[in-house]
Formats: sequence, C-alpha cells, structure tokens
Amino acid sequence: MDHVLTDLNGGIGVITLNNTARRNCLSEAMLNGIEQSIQRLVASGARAIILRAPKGSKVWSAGFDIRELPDPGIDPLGYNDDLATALRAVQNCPVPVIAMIEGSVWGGACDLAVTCDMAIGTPTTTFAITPAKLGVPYTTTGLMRFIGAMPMHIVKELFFTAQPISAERARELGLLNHLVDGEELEAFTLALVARILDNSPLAISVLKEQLRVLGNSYSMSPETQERIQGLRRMVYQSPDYGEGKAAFVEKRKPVFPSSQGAGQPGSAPQ
Ligand code: YXS
Repeated sequence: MDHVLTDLNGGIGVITLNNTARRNCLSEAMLNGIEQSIQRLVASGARAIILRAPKGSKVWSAGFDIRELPDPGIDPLGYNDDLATALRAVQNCPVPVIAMIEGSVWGGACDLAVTCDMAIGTPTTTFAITPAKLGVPYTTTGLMRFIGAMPMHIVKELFFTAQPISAERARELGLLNHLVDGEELEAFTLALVARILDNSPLAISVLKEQLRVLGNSYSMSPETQERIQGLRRMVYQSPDYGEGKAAFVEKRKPVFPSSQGAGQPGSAPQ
C-alpha cells in the first residue's frame, strides 16, 4: 500500500495521507513517503504543495505511530529520526507547503501542521498536542515552533492538558490561517495557491528560506543545550515513557509512575 498518494496538476502538487485504517499515523513509511513526495514534486516543477487527508476524513493524522516509539532509554524523537527529517523536508522545501486540514490532528501531526507554511481548516479540525499524554519528551525545535506560533501560556495549556482544541480556537490562536466550510475547503485552498502562483517563485523561495533562518536564529549556550538534553533524557529513560506507550497498545488509561511519587518533578536538576 502507498502510505501517501501524490498528484501534480498545473504546478500544484498534492500529497494525500493514505493510511485511513491507521488514522494516517506518522509511521516510518508515512514520513518517508511525505519526504520523498516533496522531493519528487519539486523536481517535477511543483510551485506549491498541498498536504491533505482524503476528503471527508475524521482524522487528518493521529500523530506519530505510537507502536514505532522505541523502548525506554532511546530518544524517540532524535534529530536523524523520521519525524524530524520529514519536518525539515517541509521547512527546506523551496515552494510553499499548505496543510489542508479536515478532521483531528494529534501529537507530532500538530508539529507537521505548524511546520507547513500555512494551514487551512474546517469546523471538523481539532488539534491535540500529546507528549504529556504519552510521557514523551518533545523536541526543542518542536517546542520553539509552537512558542513562535502562540503565546507561552497558550503553549503550556496545550502541552500540559494534551486536550483537543476546536477549529475556532485554533484560528483565534493562529494555528489556522483560515477556517472555511468543509465543502469550500478545496476551492478555497486552490484559490489561495493560485494567488501564490501569480507571484515570483524565486522571490517566494528566498522569502521562505529567509523566514526559516530568521525563525531559527536562537543562540543557546553549550551548557543550556546539555541541560535540555539531560532533561529530555530523564523522560525517555523514565518508567512514565514506557507506561505511555504500553497503555496505548493495551487500550487502557495510563497510570504514570511519577504520579505515584516516582521521579518527583522537583528532582529535575536545577
Ligand atoms: O487497534 P487497531 O490495530 O485497529 O489500530 C487502531 C489504532 O491503534 C491505530 N492508531 C494508531 N496507531 C499508532 N499510532 C497512533 N498514533 C495511532 N492512532 C490510531 O489506528 C486504528 C484505528 O484507531 P481507533 O480505533 O482508535 O480509531 P478512532 O477513529 O476510534 O479514534 C481515532 C483517534 C485518533 C481519536 C484515536 O486513534 C487516537 O486517540 N489515536 C491516538 C492519538 C494520539 O494520542 N496521538 C499521539 C501520537 S504520539 C506523537 O505524536 C508524539 C510522540 S508526541 O506525543 O510527542 O507528540
């Protein structure tokens, strides 16, 4: 089965997430499919790319494939792992990548939507940022993307509660550029892309790269980098991380050991 379908018409590439049975979860195959499709479409002359799920989907993407989360002790979201490389493929793509979103978006798929250059949703669109629900230490680049997209207290609410937010709230917060009726979504997105195609592709690709470089221009001391890595390692080596994945696979509510006194938050090194 092809985990993604691609199409190119009139300079507009379309990548369709195509694993409905597994709610388009971001498996290795799906993430590699996204990355390779972007490269193929750009090589074939795409001037913009739309990233979508099949029309009428209730779930745009259920996020990272939980069954593929590595065992405790291994960083589940490393720099060279599939999610990070797929997100960089979107960021480094020289043409705009537009997330056209119907249905719910979970976990790493929220980062995928935020990494796209724009996002257009419908009233069925929701976003749930889930690392805390699974005991996963999110990436620093991912956190910086959300901090860049929303005020800090909103970022904390979304990460700490791991609860879905509505399309209306997502638009208010800026996670969605536009919120349109489901029946208008395709026409609205294509009309927006047509405006982009009216303009200089060179100027747009340079603007996109300038904005990427400027958006990534944070300085961080070596000590801070090592402290963050140490904090993340505390989580992915913890019993909480193992419990999050086990609970999902066993289809039960997690009972995190740190809620039972193990590894009290205060033990994070200062
Ligand atoms: O039981 P079978 O084999 O039929 O498979 C089921 C689900 O196990 C599977 N599936 C997934 N498999 C791996 N990873 C996933 N994220 C995932 N989501 C779903 O798909 C089959 C159908 O799922 P089912 O029966 O639950 O569908 P539903 O329509 O009743 O519910 C749809 C969802 C999306 C509400 C539900 O599947 C769900 O809550 N999925 C998990 C959403 C989630 O917590 N995602 C976060 C993934 S972790 C992640 O992205 C990062 C590591 S982080 O957390 O750090 O951001």
